[in-house]
Amino acid sequence: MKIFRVLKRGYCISYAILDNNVIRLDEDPIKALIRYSENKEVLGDKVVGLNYEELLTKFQIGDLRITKPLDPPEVWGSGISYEMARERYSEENVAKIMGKTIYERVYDAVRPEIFFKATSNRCVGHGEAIVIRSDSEWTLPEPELAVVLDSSGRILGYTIMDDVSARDIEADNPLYLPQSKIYYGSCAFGPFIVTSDEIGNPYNLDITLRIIREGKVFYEGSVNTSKMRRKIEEQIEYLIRDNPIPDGTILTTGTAIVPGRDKGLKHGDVVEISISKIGTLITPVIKSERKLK
Ligand code: DO4
Ligand code: MG
Repeated sequence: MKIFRVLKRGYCISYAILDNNVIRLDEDPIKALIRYSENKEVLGDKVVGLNYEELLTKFQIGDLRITKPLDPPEVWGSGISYEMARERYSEENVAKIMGKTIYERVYDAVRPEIFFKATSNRCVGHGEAIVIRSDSEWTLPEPELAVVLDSSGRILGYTIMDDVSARDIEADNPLYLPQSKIYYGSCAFGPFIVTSDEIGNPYNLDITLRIIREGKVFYEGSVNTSKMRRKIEEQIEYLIRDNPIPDGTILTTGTAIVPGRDKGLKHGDVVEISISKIGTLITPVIKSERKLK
């Protein structure tokens, strides 16, 4: 099953694609995912004539606009789960402990890096703008496979997430991590939540990032999730240890594609992230203008 949502005159409508049929869900998508995971019937009526594929390319048709597929009460991130992230993050002039950068240490440590990332009101969906903070000159997209969890840490589905990060702020001092990671428009996900039965093995998915600038590909990079060193189950185990999470929490599993200092996002760029079996998440980029009081 795949879940998506549209906005119609300010109201959210949830849909599921199940056995090639589009169903208008009668309940919150998180509840529908839980029912589906328990092999219970998904409640809703079959819909005809909704061209969701056109919505994926145009974002808006008439008064229908695609949006994020659910409202996660919490979004958490896992860091340095791929060797490439360890290398690229360590290139900055960062703190060392006993001769190793903090990123090299966490890569080898038993305990993973788990950080708070967002709440639903900070997240955007397909076709909606991700944001460069007004005080950042170097912001990067981080294309990641993310999992939607129930309150016991069971995986309800998978999605594409962009863990947009103000890299200069974290590089200045890692204690600034929350400011580099958490702000309005720093988290994009969608266009779908795809259930585990359609994903199969999550460790054999291709992730591709493209930054489009003035209509041309400005940056492109790819990785396969087989390269993930810190497995998803291990990340979840640490996330939920002594830390109650609500149903619908999202955990994003880390990036392996880290464009360099000269590849930071600019206002007007478009970021495209594709993950096999899920689709492509497309988001324009805007630079926030600080409002002086
Ligand atoms: O502190 C570093 C964050 C790392 C991260 O977000 C990632 O590896 O994806
Ligand atoms: Mg990340």
